[in-house]
Formats: sequence, structure tokens, C-alpha cells
Amino acid sequence: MLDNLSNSLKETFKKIASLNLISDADVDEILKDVQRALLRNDVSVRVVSEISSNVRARVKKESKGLTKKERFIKSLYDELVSVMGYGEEFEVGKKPFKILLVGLFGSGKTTTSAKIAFLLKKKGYKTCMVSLDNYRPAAFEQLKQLGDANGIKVFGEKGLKKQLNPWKKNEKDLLKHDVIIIDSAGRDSLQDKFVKEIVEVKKITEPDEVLLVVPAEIGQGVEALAKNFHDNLNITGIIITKMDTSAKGGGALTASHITKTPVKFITTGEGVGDVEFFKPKRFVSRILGMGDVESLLENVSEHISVESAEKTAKKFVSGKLSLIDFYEQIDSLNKMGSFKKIFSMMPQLGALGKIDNSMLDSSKEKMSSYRVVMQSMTLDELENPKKLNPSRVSRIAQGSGVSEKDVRELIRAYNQISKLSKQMDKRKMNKMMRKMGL
Ligand SMILES: Nc1nc2c(ncn2[C@@H]2O[C@H](COP(=O)(O)OP(=O)(O)OP(=O)(O)O)[C@@H](O)[C@H]2O)c(=O)[nH]1
Ligand SMILES: [Mg+2]
Repeated sequence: MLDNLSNSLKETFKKIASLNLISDADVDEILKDVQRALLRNDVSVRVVSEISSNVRARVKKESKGLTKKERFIKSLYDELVSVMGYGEEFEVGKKPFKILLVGLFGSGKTTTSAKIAFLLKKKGYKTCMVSLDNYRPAAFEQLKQLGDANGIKVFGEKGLKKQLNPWKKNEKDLLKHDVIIIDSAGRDSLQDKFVKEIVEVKKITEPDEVLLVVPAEIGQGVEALAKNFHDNLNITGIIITKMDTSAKGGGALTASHITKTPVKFITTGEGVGDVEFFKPKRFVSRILGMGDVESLLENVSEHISVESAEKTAKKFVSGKLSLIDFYEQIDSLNKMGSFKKIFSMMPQLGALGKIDNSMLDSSKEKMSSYRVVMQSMTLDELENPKKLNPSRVSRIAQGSGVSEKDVRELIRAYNQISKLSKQMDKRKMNKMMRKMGL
């Protein structure tokens, strides 16, 4: 999924991480890499130049307590998140909650209707679908088949002539549901007649969400398309389909930026379960392939996100704790007490007594010295601290301006926690985490 973009951006962030001091020339060079990566992946020129100028402006602006490198990482990350998703994530609001799917031929409206219906049904909503497609032959049959296979009620009629008939005839029954998903007809382009029809559907059904369905492979043409749909229908969000079939996908992400509406769902295959609520931050982290980015950022953000604490907790349980996770963990102890909560509920963490408590209660100064030390390590060393030998320890101490003792102290604390995480009863810990909703 977005493999090309992902690979290029991973390289970029690695490059930034490897630089201790960042010059203006570095910023320019790295931004050029980012621009190339985005353009190659069909993100529109306008969006790309907006990102670059925003990042450049934010890097220039001094901000309290942040180094230039931190400002660079943070602003680049934020800007990428904002391209990938704008505003609110999907939520079912007041009932009945009506979702209208619109888009061109074959974009995935009908199959995605069923996927979303299935997802929301699993979440406990009484969900139904209605086919208002009077254009594609056997449109109703297609939706009905998907509904029947997944226990979702479908309204509509065979050989539909007037698109709004199924709505008007069944309105009372439809409105008894928590969620109503409305599948509409597609066309190969946005002609006037089509616009008129779909505007009519919106007027009569009064949807809470109008979601534009865009296939990942759409390319640069998306800009005009998204604008057109938006001007006529005031869409509330984007669904990107077929993420599994396209290594690019930047075009579809552009739709979000152009319409200033969020991507709400993505679909990643033909099965009814192949759909996800879209979470921009998680998505960007996945594309960048780095828990590292978040941890590079954690000192920059005001709060550690619950999401990153969950991620750390999961890695902790799996025994795959990197130095960055470790840092995140001790820092989050101070910041949100979330790990403390886990620890306090775990009988076997009596073993915590074995850990030097001062490590877990690290002062701000200690944390910032750890941070400096970590910035002098390579990514590989951060992921696998065992690879650090005495000569590297000495180099790192020199590079970060602290004593070798400080470096060793960080590694020792990491080793203790890492050992503890391996000793713990994984099953019990997993069960506990599930209970806590992690
Ligand atoms: N691989 C893959 N195929 C998908 C995905 N979403 C949809 N498709 C396929 O795309 C094709 C078109 O999907 P439909 O849901 O029928 O598209 P539509 O927008 O309703 O099409 P019209 O009603 O003709 O406008 C079908 O063969 C789907 O199985 C996806 O996420 N991954
Ligand atoms: Mg269809």
C-alpha cells in the first residue's frame, strides 16, 4: 500500500534522523526529496508546493524549546498528516445516520457500501442499505447479494426506473435503522444530467455524510473531479478504495486536501472485511514505517498520544522493545501514568522492585540527556541496542557531549526493562491489556 511513497519517505526520515545539525541547505535538499516522492506518487503539484512552503516557514520560525531538527521533523510530519486527512475521523452521529456514497463508474460504491455496513453492524449499529442506482444493470441485485451474504437488510427494486422510488416507498422502514447506507449510480464523467440526478438524491435523502468514493489509482485527474463533486454536493469526506491494487494513491489523498474534507475510510481488498476507518496519524506512521517518528517527536508534542502508549505497551508485551520505545515508556510514566496503571494492576510486577526506581522516575534533565544520547545513535542501534560496543559507547558520549557513564546508564536501564518484559507472563499480560482496552 503506497509502497513507493512509503519507501521514499522512510529514506527521508532516516536521513533527517542521521543529521545532528540541520543547515538551511539540508532543509532544502530534503524538501526536494519529499517533493519528488509526493509528485511521483500523484499528489498534486499544488498540494506539494503548499506542504513545502508550510514546512519551510515553520522551520524558520524559532519556537521555544525546539531545535531546528525537531521543528523540521514535526512540521513535515504534521503537514503529511494534513495531506492524508483533514479534520474529523468518521463517527456515527444522531440516529438514523444517513451515509450517501457517490462517485464515478466502478470506483467501488456498491462494494464499499456493504463493507461499511458490515463494519458498523459489527459495532452494534442496526444497519441497512438502499440501492438508488437506476443506471447499472442489476445494481440492486449486486447490493442485495452482498447484504444477504452478510446479514444486512437491503432496500431497492429490480430494474429500477426512478432512482428515488426505493427511498420514497420505504422511507418509514428505512428510518427505523441506526445507520442507512445509500448506494448511488455512477457515470464515467460528471455530466450535467448526472449532477442533477445526484443532487436530487441528496436533496431528498438528506444524508449526514456525503462520501466521495475515489479509487487509489486515480492519478492527477482527481483534482478537477473532487472539486466538481464538492461544488455540487458539498461532500463531507472521501473514501479511498483499492488501496491494495495501487502502489501510488497520492491522487486520492489529494482529494481530501482539495475539498478540505477528511478521508474517512479506506478499502484494501475485495472481501467484505477489507475496510478500515481512516486514522491519518496512524496511516502516516505506517507509511513512514517508523514508530521512530513519533518518538522523535514525542518531546515536541505537548502530550504523548494514547495511541503511542498503546503501541509501546504492545511492543513491551511482545518483548520487542527498542530503545526508543523504552524512552517513550519511561517518559510516558511521568506524563500520563498509563504504564503505572498497567504496572499497578500486574501482580507479577512485584518484579519491578528489581528495577532501580529512579530510572522510572526520571527527571526532566535526565530525559533530555537520554534524548541527546539517543540522537547520536544510528537507527539500527536504537532498534537493537545490543549492538552497542564500548567503542561506540565512547563515540556516542563524545558526539552527544555527555559522559560514557551516562550512556551506559541509559543502556543499563533499557536492559533491565527489556529483561523484565521478557520474563513476564505474556498471556496474562495480553489478557490484562485487553481488559484495559489496549
Ligand atoms: N482489489 C480491490 N478491488 C475492489 C476494492 N473495492 C472495490 N473493488 C472492486 O472494484 C469493482 C467495482 O466495484 P463496485 O463496488 O461495483 O463499484 P461501483 O462504484 O459501485 O460501480 P458502478 O455501480 O458501476 O458505478 C468490483 O470488482 C470490486 O470488487 C478494493 O478495495 N480492492
Ligand atoms: Mg455500484
